[in-house]
Amino acid sequence: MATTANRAEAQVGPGVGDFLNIDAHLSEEEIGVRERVRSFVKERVRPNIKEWYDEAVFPRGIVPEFADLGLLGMHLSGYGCAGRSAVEYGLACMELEAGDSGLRTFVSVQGSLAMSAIHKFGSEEQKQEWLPRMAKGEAIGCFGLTEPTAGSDPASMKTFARKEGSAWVLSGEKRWIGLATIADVAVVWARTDEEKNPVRGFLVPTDTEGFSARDITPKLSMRASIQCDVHLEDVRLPESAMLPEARGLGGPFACLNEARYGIIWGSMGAARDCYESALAYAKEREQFGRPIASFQLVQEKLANMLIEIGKGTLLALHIGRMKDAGTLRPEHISFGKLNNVREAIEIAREARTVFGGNGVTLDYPPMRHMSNLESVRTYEGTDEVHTLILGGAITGIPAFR
Ligand code: TGC
Repeated sequence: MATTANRAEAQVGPGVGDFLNIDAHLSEEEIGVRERVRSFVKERVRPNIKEWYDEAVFPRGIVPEFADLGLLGMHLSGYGCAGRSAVEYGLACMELEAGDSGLRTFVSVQGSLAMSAIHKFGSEEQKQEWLPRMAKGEAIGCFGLTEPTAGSDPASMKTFARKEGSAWVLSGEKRWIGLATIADVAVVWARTDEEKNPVRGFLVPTDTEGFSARDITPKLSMRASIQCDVHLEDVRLPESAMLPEARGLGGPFACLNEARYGIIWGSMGAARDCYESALAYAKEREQFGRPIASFQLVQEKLANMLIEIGKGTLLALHIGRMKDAGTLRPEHISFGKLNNVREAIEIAREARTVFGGNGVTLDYPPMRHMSNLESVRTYEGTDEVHTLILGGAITGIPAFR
């Protein structure tokens, strides 16, 4: 662990940087990963995000750059993946989401959801076929769990896979599926007539007849990102398309754990960007003949933001260390996602007020982050779902059924 005083001096400026010296708990290697992603976001995302968001485009050309940085399937081992730790992956998510939630979402859908599903549950042939290309960004994946009438309750999914001879035939609808219109392969979760654990996963090449997807537009959130409706109409697949090791809802939920984990870090990146931009603005903006940063009510807002970002970042690091140690349970992930996204939204709202009217434009980041975070608080389990996962863990009594 690096604990050098000179590093702390370099980070801590007047009001920005690593206020609590959290870097003292990170290794040189972890800081190196973070700095590489932070520089990338500074050079490639910050100058362009206003335009991407305004025009509602996902900058597809950025995918090979994500791959060069080792961000695709970053926490997975073998098959061309970077094999980084949970903390390193978390730090990368934090920096990406300081740029925009939509870009962190790309890395999350590709790596935490689609690649994780194949890595955890695929056959050796499936892994060899897809993972190396997905790590290089040459193939894009999506993850089809949610349906128009099955959101918080995936157990009520209607998509069905029927067996016809040795083939599987899939029919159904999926909704809010990130990247589906640009994906090469969809991990589709479907009900089968198996008595025990009827939900199974399938790898569907998106050029298979009967598979179609369309972007959900217009959106007021996650505009630099793609979410889609997917229609599956008698999609015929070979027997080998099934993920052999996933049986029941535990399969998709295990992938959701990975994506939810990334959000714990990412949301604090968005919050930090709101705080830093509000602080910079408050020091420059003058009213009543002096910078608004000199007013006590503005200082209170900034101090409260700083406190919640410090607490949320320490929580993310603690949860990351637990994940790397193999002691993390799903309810810990719910604790982190619920708290950090909830606080990040509050910080974005409060930061917007520091900008006054200027805060409602795309010239400044808080309102963009705020809109994005409304999606982040909803996908991968709503606040209500995570509250009740915690409630179940505390009381031993499940609230859902
Ligand atoms: P329950 O009976 O509790 O569990 C069913 C089976 O799953 C296992 N399990 C888990 N396994 C691993 N990790 C977890 N976190 C798990 N949670 C449950 C459980 O042990 C059981 O296994 P088995 O072998 O005994 O059958 O299931 P439930 O249906 O009662 O759970 C209730 C609830 C609400 C917690 C669950 O349904 C839930 O988490 N709902 C939220 C779903 C969600 O997050 N949806 C978002 C999907 S992703 C998306 O929206 C797209 S975003 C990405 C993109 O942009 O594409």
